[in-house]
Amino acid sequence: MDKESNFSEWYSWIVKEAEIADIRYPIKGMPVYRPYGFKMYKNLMKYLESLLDKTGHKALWIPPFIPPKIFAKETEHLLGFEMETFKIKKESSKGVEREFIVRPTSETPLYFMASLWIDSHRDLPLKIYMTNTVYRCETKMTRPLIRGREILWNEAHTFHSSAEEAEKQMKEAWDIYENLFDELCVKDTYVIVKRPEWDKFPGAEYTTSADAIMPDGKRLQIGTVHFLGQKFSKVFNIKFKDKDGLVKYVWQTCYGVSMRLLAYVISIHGDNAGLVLPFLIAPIKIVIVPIWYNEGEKNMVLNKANEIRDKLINAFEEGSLKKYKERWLMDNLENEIIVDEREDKKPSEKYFEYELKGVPLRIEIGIRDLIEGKLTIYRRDKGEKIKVIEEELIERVGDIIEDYYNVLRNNAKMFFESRFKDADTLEDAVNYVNSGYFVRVPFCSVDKDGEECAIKLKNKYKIEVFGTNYRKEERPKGKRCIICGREAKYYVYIGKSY
Ligand code: PR8
Repeated sequence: MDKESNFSEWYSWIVKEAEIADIRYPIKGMPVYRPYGFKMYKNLMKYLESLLDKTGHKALWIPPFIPPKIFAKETEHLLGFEMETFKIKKESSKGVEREFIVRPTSETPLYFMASLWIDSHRDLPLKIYMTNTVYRCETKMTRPLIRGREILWNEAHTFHSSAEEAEKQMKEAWDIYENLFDELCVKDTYVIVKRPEWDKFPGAEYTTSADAIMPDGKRLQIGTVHFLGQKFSKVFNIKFKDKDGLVKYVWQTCYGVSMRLLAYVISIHGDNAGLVLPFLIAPIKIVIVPIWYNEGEKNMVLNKANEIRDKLINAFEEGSLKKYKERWLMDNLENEIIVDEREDKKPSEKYFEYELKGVPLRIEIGIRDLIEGKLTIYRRDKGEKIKVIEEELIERVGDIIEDYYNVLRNNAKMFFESRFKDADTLEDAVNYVNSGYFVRVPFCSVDKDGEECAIKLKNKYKIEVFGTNYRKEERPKGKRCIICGREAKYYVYIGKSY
């Protein structure tokens, strides 16, 4: 399946064939996530949760239903999500008895509760997270992982005693996400933008987002961090008594990463033969395929395969590979390093399957290798076979792991860097975007003032203004907005979006 020439078809193919999701479940935007795909998601979230735990975030659980009165408290939030919410009604013979909103996100129920928990500066900062599901009646085309009506994600919410502290939290949030992105070999393959005023999260002061480029050139928002300021705390009455004795409203941030990040990792690293997985999320990290041609060989080869597996498990448990067990939070080595003993499949069929499923390392053992004291390691990233001496196996696996990371990281970065262009005219910008680029253009304004230009761009060319560079101020000098021709105050990133 050709990823380059028809990414959309490739994506549908990989989701089905690698047993990630099954779209036959008859509700739009709610596929079933199958064990192989779900395990990748769980590995990703487990790692994220460990980072959140280490930085003082606490996990909690909030019911998925929201009373409409609580949901309606913050007007912008209500207006932003109203059309997307699912509602649940309890009916009886007398009619509708009760109605609830099914959470599209948990700001409102959580902030209602936080107002009961926070009293003093000693209660702050409060950092909370939930790995849960939220529901949004998306009107755009849904696709497994990329855009669902049921969203599997992790949402975090923080409460602070000052604006400065909340701003600092924005940085910590991005550090956490970038640590995760790095382990997924996709760090620096996105631009962190500050969204324009007209496209921020409903109820936020401002929104920042990691915007990545998919192989078809479209933007995918793989994580967002929002500065909420005091907008929610004022309507939910979340106050604390400060050290100076004064009662003040808290400052807040919230941030989220969803299953969409997994879609990105799959799409960016995958190739025409299937998935290419970073070790962290790979449900099977090393598979050993024994090759035999008769019963006599079978026993010898199987014994050797299992001996090699024990050796590997031992190295991950307490040997030189232990650091990876700790880093990837491997808690089930028996299922992560396996010997494929199936007799009803030929080695070549097994190879095909593990290619498709993106298993990072495959070790092949046949009778000749056994006699020579050698093994063959196949690495999925380069599609390369390496002969190694059995005694050197563990050391070589360690080297390959490091190199595997570099290969994935570099390939992803090279792809990203090749997809940028600058343009000073509308014509150039449209041409580049239509050829699959992110384009940086001079633009009049990212306040309300510039919205009309953004609407024109969207209506006529289906091109969106993603925002300005959040990390680095980029201001044009002596340039004109590509739409209205007024003086350009900002450089903005534009492109097509999912
Ligand atoms: C918040 N509140 O809600 P956000 N399918 C898959 N992933 C999605 C979808 C979808 N339909 N919609 C959004 N995402 C804040 C922060 C609590 C947490 C993913 O923020 O609406 C996107 O990657 O920006 C998005 O960046 C992330 O969820 C957070 O959603």
